[in-house]
Amino acid sequence: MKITDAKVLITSPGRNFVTLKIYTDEGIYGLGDATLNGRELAVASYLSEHLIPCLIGRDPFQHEDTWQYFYRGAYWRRGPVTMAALGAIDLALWDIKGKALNTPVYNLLGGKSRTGVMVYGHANGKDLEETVDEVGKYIALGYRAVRAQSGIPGIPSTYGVAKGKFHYEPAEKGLPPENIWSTEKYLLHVPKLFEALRLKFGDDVHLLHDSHHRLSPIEAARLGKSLEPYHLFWLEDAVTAELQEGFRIVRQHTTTPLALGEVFNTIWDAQTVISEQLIDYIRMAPLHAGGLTHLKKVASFAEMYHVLTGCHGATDLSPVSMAAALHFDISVNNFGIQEYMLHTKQTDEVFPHSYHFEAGFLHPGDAPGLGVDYDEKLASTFPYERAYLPVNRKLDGTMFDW
Ligand code: KDG
Ligand code: MG
Repeated sequence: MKITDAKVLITSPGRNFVTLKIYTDEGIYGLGDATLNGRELAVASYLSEHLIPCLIGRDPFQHEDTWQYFYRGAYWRRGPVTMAALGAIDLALWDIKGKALNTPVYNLLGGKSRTGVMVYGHANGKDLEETVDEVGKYIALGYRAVRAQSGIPGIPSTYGVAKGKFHYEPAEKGLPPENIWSTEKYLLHVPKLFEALRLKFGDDVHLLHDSHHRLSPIEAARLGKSLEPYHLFWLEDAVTAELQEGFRIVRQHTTTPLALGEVFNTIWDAQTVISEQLIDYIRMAPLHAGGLTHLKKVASFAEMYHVLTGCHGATDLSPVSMAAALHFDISVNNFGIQEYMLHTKQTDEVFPHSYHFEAGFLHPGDAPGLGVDYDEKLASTFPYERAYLPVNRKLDGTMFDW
């Protein structure tokens, strides 16, 4: 089999998505997600201008070699744009192989290690009371695990707290909105939220929280410690991890489980935090980690250090990414949990898919390949619109981490 062509498709059914479609001489095509939130056209151009010309004529079955060709073969490696482009190619090649062999991708990854993939939903509220109500709605829908984010008294806007509810979308059209942040107010508020949640819902439901890289190591240590009575499933992105060693401080002070890595691109970004057992869950997702080919290796490395997987699954990862994550989740032994933010109805229509939700678990379905298609005619009715994630400033105007 030979790759004959590839094209980059861009659509915005509620938010922007970039999709790579690779064609073969046997009429089979594969799909890869290439969406990088707020930087979509950079990946599209990297693919069209630099990678697609090198793909034509290659055998789609040799995807390990193709991965190494674009990674080891390149002088300029790594980074979110490069690895998202490589991830899109890799996902499309796994999709082609699954379709050609008439089997779901999870069978190529080792088969099923479990009956379903436990997911967590996103409960957001403008204040503590509203967040408690939102968590209740997810529990009523059958979710076993819920991430809870709440507005903070005294801060007018908080990233991670939705205006809409089930279809929360953090990127906004136009130029980046500016949010205001106060670590002091945040650290006082979050333990009260989780105390209220445990009082209302008891101990069985898994509760998660995301700090969005906004704390220093010692602040994260304090938060982790103050949340210990509420036994979180995880505290996510407590600290930015350019300095992986910073997690040593957090780890010395708290037993709250730590998750990290949705912005990581390669195993090198997580080498210290995994090998020193400074985290419990690695959040890299197939697309941003350069595809299933690389993520499999990250999972095997993590397995040696008792670190479980917890793939990023926000709305800026398209249904192609979600499907790839589910094939991975159901097959690896050291799976932990999968993030699941609902896409809009229009997105689901542009990307018809075989995965489905049942009683707190997602199932990848048994369609060959990744089990996702792309309705090009419908997609063309939703043109690209520039959109950005917000930026974040402290109360005194200082630029800060979002
Ligand atoms: O593109 C950024 C979003 O995917 C991110 O903000 C969502 O933090 C996030 C999460 O945990 O889903
Ligand atoms: Mg996050």
